[in-house]
Amino acid sequence: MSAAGGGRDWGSPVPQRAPWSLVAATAALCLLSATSVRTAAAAPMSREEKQKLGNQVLEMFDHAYGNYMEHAYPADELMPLTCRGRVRGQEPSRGDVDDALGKFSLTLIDSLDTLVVLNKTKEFEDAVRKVLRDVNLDNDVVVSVFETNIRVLGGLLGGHSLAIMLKEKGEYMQWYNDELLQMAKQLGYKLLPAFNTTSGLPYPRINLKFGIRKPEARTGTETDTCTACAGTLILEFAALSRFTGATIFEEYARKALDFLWEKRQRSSNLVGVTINIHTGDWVRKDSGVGAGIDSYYEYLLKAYVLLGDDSFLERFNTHYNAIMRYISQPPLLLDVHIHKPMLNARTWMDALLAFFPGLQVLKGDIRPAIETHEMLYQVIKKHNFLPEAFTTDFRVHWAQHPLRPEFAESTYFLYKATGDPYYLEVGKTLIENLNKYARVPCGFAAMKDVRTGSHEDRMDSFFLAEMFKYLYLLFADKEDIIFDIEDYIFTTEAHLLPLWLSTTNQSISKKNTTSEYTELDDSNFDWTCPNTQILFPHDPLYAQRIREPLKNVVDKSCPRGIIRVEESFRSGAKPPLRARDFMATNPEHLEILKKMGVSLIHLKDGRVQLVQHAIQAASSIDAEDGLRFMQEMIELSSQQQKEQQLPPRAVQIVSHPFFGRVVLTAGPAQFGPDLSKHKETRGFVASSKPYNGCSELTNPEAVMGKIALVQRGQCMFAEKARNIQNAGAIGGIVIDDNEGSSSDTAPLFQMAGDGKDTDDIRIPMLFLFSKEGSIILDAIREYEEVEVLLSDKAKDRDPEMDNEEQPSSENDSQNQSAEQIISISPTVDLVDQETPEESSLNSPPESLSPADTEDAADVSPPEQTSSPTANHETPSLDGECTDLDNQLEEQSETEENSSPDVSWDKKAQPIDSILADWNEDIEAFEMMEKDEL
Ligand code: DMJ
Repeated sequence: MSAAGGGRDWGSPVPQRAPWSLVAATAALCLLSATSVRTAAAAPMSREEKQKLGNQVLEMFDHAYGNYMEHAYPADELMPLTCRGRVRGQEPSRGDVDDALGKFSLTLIDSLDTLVVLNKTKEFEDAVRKVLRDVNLDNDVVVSVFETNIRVLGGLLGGHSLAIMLKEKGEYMQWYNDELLQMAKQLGYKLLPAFNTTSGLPYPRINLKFGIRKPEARTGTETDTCTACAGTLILEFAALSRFTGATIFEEYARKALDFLWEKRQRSSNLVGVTINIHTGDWVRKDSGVGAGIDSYYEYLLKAYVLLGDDSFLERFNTHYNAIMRYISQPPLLLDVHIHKPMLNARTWMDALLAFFPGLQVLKGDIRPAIETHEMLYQVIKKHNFLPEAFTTDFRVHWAQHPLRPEFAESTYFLYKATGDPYYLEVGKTLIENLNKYARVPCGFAAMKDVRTGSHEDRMDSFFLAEMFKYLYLLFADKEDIIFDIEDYIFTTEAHLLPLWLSTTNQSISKKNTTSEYTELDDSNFDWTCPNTQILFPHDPLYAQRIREPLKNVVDKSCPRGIIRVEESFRSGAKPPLRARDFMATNPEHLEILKKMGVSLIHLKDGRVQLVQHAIQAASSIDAEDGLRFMQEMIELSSQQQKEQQLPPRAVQIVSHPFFGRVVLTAGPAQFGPDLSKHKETRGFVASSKPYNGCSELTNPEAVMGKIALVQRGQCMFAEKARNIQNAGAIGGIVIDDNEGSSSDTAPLFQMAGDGKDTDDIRIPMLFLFSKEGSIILDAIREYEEVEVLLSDKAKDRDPEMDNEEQPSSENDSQNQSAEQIISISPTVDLVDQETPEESSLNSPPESLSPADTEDAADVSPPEQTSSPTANHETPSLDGECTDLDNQLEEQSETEENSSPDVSWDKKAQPIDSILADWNEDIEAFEMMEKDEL
């Protein structure tokens, strides 16, 4: 019996049906072998190597958990840079993200079942005792219902599930008497008032002590919630009902799911991202498989696995077909509009969708799982981690990475499904990157910016609940785990619930539910029982063959064309041309353009201009496709422009006691050597005199051969650069004079030249906001000799120092380093929650305030050529692949006036209505851009 293991035989609770997915997969396999792709299997990994990696995971877990317990517990989370606990109310608010913190020792509860999976039974026993002794669930704190459910209720239930398993084995937990379950029940009752809405969808937040609506509750006025927030309760709530016999929990969770199902958009069968909990109207009508929706789909399929209720599978399959039809654009998964699902709602993807290949494995749809996973892996190889959001052409859109586990989760499931050692190598890379870039003396720190390697002072509880579980299981053999993982299902937070619950207290679940499915028509079902033991050993190259064409999908986007051709061959219908795929040299694309009423004009200067005349389109559907294509082009172009403008840089403190662990996000200069071209500069820092660097330096002996610090203001950046260069400096750092400014809260910008030739400037210059700059100034005060590295990206820590501080839970020197770091930066705010706009550096730079204008036009938006009316110009696409020398480098219009300004025949009725819809879409696009993930 299994489910957790990635879809081997599910066994008794799940009806055994024809394994359709097996048939489908076999057909795909035949098709593939006909194409005779030459490929080689990944080399198998030896048992020793797997054990070594498993041990490494254990050591990493000890480092994270040990530091949490030592320096943070009983606080909810560890702040790994400042090595202390995060207590809500005592730290600056980070907004919604803090709603996970309920002063209930979140990380400890979230880690409970991880301890058992990692074979740390003794530690588990201690941890359970601590939870029972210390945790209070009655705090006057407003928490997220969703987070409290998946992390705390799920954590308690996962702990209880494994506690009773251990007790039954007879060695550990003999004293245990369902105490965790009692706590879970107490918490369950605390969450129930949230469901007091006419729809049955829960309020997003609840006060643990006072519930909802009462004045002292400080919540209950919200009108909206996310689909995942309302649709990710059934596993925990049903488990709680079935463990305790109290039916109410399962009933409430079912009612919320029933309501969401009722509200699905009937023509597309998709759901939006946010919904009004009173009226049931969709508030955000975009739809994807990532942020805001993800675990709603996950729970439909897993509820079927855990509860054996067919209606959940039918719902899941209905949604899944819609996802595969509209959102899945292999290897991409792109948000669309629920009412117009052929219209993409975004040109970027978020990191949360990385769980989806794992879910596809559970469904038995291996091929797209392999494709998407491979694409994600290549993004990771490029940036070391999956950025929170990245564009369809794989550039960073939101650079943060809070150590999310979704990709590791999918890697584990894919390995279980395929047995392909390639996925072990992927896991090995994840381990290496975590140790290399996220490990700090006091735990693991989230990445603030994957491009520079800078850190954030946070280690979320899901890192312990999920990441280590999946990584450990990836390398573990059956005998490495003290129980059979196949007997459990993973919740979305990777908590383990036993599959035997499906046959316990079963009758209670069906009463009072509104499910419309009483009689089942099997022919509507896509019954999936993927038996990996039968499928894949026959063809060890199966996964490899699917990955092969995607090998360079991130670096060069050429192979995507191959995939699309194959896709259309399989489905029999040609998908519409997407802007990102367009090649001006491809005759087939030109033909499609013509049909859509889009003409290509070659300008004298070699550029190409696209113009759409809807009346020239072959049909109104083609005209609509053309509109979408033009909009995609515009977005693609504007995104590329934004990203090209602002590559951030890194200032890394490499001397004792920092050893490269402090990485500050810096703005580049438009003059001097390009740090991205391996021109990094390393040197000790020295302050200039005068500090503003606006005249000849009076202390050349102090800055000679060093990196000079100068303050922003009073003259041009280039002038400062020349003055310190003349004094013999090898580089310069300009520190903002606006006290309190920080890259956490202000967009970075480039330092512009002075409008003259700046070729004479040969030293690199970087800009730091005041808070980041003060870290260096404080370090000088404390240590005098401070050496930094100016580069495009943080480099490895000093190898010399690595010997001293190799990971070891007993290594005191690590903790000492951490304390030393704290002592010099007590005021640095490393915890602010970033909005995508703030953190991604992709937004157009802001204008300088009047006081700053003398520092020059360092932030002026790029020139935008005015264009003839009714024209949309294309961006420059991937020149390497497409040979598009003649394509436009720039977009001709700003986003506001670029939208519907095409040469429409406005008298034609269908076009008028398309235009009205179009305006609606533009508003939706603008709204989405403002939304956080
Ligand atoms: C976890 O808390 C859960 O996996 C949730 O479903 C969404 N993602 C976070 C971790 O990224």
